[in-house]
Amino acid sequence: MKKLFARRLGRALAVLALIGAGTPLTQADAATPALQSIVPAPVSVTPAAGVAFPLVATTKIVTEAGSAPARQVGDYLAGVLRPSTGFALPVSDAPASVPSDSIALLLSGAPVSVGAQGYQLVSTASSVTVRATTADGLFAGVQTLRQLLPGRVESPTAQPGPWSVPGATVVDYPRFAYRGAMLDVARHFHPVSTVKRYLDQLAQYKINNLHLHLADDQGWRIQIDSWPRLTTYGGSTQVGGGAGGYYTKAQYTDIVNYAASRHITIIPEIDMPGHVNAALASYAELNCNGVAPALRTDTAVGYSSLCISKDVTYTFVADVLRELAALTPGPYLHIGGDEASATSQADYLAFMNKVLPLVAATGKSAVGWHDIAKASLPASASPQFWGTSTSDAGVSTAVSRGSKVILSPANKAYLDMKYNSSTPIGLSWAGYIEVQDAYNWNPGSYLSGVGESAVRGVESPLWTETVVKPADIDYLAFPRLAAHAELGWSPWSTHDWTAFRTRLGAQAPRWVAQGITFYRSSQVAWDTGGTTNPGTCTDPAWSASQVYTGGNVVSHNGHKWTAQWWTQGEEPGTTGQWGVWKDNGVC
Ligand code: NGO
Repeated sequence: MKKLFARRLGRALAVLALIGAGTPLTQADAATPALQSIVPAPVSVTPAAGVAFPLVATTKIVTEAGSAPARQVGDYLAGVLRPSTGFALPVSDAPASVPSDSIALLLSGAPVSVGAQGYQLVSTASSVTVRATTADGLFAGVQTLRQLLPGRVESPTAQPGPWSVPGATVVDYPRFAYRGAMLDVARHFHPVSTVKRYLDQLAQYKINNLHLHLADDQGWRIQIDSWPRLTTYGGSTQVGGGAGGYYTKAQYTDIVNYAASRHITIIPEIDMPGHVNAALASYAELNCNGVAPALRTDTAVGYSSLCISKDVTYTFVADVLRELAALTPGPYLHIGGDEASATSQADYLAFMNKVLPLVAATGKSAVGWHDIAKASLPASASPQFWGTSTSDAGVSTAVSRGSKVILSPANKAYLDMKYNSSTPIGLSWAGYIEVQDAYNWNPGSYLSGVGESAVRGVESPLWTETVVKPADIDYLAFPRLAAHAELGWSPWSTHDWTAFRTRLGAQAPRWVAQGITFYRSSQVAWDTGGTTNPGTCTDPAWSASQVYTGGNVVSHNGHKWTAQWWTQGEEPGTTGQWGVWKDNGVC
């Protein structure tokens, strides 16, 4: 009750703040007060009643004098805001005191509590000042600032103003240092442009690690100079038999650098000793019988294994890890280790006992799917839990030896699971995962024997057996990715499904403006107001009880929909563009 009152009060204050500044309110601004809509929820937000910062044609961005990393964050912010506002937003070194009509990004004066990744944002009538101790913190503050502006600010084309940031003080820092996502580029290859698009999306929700699953049975996706056939042959196909593909070292470095500009670390994974058919097919000598199997394009698992007894296996692994480490500024190499059903238990342990030191020799720390915890792990190694239960003996033993765990429980965090039985793509072996399921678990107490301090963070894996194009990624990742991002960043004290679904719904105009084809879960009250696409839905509103036949047109959630065939009770958008209702876009 108290919480509800505080929320209502906060909402009223924020609206007052906007009105007080004499800034005309659009309907969307009034419907979803920006200070109550931030995802992930900040640690603390204190509205300043009657105050708002107007972003106008003369506004400038000033960054910590002499700091190249701060300047890069300023340039990034200008790059986000220029297309939609049409403003010049020049970026320059900050003078000794913050000038009026400016957005300042400063590396001094932040409260100690913000730590290495947090920030303080203060918006007044004359400036917005983000303070942090690192450029990572400034970048996180900039993501919050974006969300304090109307969703149409995310549009790639000029939009009508006015642009206004509500007055407030936000102090914010993450619960876990590691917030991750994984993209499987092995099952279906995804080109550099798709990875960059995903990186942009991840950055908005303060996710700071992207794990790339670079090799599996169906394809090897990263150039390794000492074993060139891995890509030229092993990368030549994918699930379903398409052309596959791979990243040259230059392309991979481009991804790593682009990620760094979004304050995201790339974690490369080469899965071993199982999930290696593409490598075995490329080099006969890696097989115990010396015979290379055919390339595979099906989705079976657990049939391939490196040859544990051959010396060449470890020459191969050492070469791959060395070349991968040279491409990796981040601290981690991921060695897979899952589903090695074609490797005996003794062989698996022998393999890990040889390979874990090979990772250490590169100067990196090992991450592996939690199956690696069957071996005795050094404290620096992180098991990544992907099970569907809430306990694992190997993981709790690893924790007692000092390891930290990455949590990706398949029935909560797997983005490739369907939302429900009519989701057109995705898998369901770990169950259906609706938005509320994705949100309602506590990483700090989820696994027995793995308390808050033993959790490195949360990661959302997106396996791509059924994921072919960027729109497929959008549909499975959004909105669940935002739920996981909140679990990784926000303090547990802010966890509240009712509040979250409202904040999540307020993200819709941003996603529409960015062209993200998200799943319009009926669990969420999507904000379909706003002026991104002015106009009205003139077709009759969809009704759950009405019978529709092919060709009938309705309005729902701010979109126009055409029925493809007979339907009753199926909500438009819940099965996306592939379902009975064809999405004709925003009206
Ligand atoms: C499992 C399996 C992957 C599949 C995925 C599909 C892990 C760690 N191994 O997760 O090979 O692609 O499920 O959901």
